[in-house]
Amino acid sequence: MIFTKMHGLGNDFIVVAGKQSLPDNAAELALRLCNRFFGIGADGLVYILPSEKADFRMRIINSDGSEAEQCGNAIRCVAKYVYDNGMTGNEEITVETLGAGVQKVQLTVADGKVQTVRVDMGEPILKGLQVPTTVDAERVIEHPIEVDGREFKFTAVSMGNPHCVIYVDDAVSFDLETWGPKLETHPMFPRKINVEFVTVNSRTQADMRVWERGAGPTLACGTGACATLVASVLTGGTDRTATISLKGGDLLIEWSEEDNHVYMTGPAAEVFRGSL
Ligand code: ZDP
Repeated sequence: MIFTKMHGLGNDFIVVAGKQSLPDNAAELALRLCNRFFGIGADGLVYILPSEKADFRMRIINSDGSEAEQCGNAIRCVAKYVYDNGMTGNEEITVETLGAGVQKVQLTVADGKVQTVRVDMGEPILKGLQVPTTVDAERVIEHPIEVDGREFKFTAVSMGNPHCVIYVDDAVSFDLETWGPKLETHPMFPRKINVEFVTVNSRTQADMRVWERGAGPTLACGTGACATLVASVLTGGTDRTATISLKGGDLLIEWSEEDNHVYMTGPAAEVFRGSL
């Protein structure tokens, strides 16, 4: 098996291309290879596959073996991989995902290599039952949730995968490890959830820390940054374009008024290649 280790702002992936379909043991492989002590180490295992609807198809398995519908940082890595390896010569490509349909991706190339990637992440899903949450409402904004006697308020957004955004006084020092897993598996979230803790610092910038469903505390989450921007527009905290600062770096997120789509711009990097 030939693989490439890549990351988007420190959210790291084992990328595998050249297969026709997802192997039957993909979940077991993800568990084993993503392990940072006994394996290669990564937040997820990503397959670049042929697509009938788009230029490429992406499947992503979290480090716990569960499959994610969508992944903002991985899609930028996929774009870099296919261009840098000559699988496409186009600077605009389409990628099919499990939960968010076909996504349009724009590449910025310098010295023959992709530097930054802008992804049309599609329209956010805000209906409570569709995110999914157990709340039957058009929008779930600042909704109370109790965990272990502590009350939080969350705003629910799906970007193809489910997110809940929680505003806290200081996202950077927030105790993710305690509250993240309890919220991820709370009964209000039937498919579990990615949890973003956010502090808005200005109309155009917010700090975010993420506890990812199936992967735990990661350095960055692209779909989580998109969900954060959407939630921050809905709650009146930011403008429709803002920088979301993650542990691993910044993503620029725009929620277009014209087409209701969310656009994410950020880097992707290759670390090394290997075989096993
Ligand atoms: O939805 C999920 O189960 C996430 N853990 C998938 C990964 C999301 C990702 N971090 C992103 O950048 O959107 C890759």
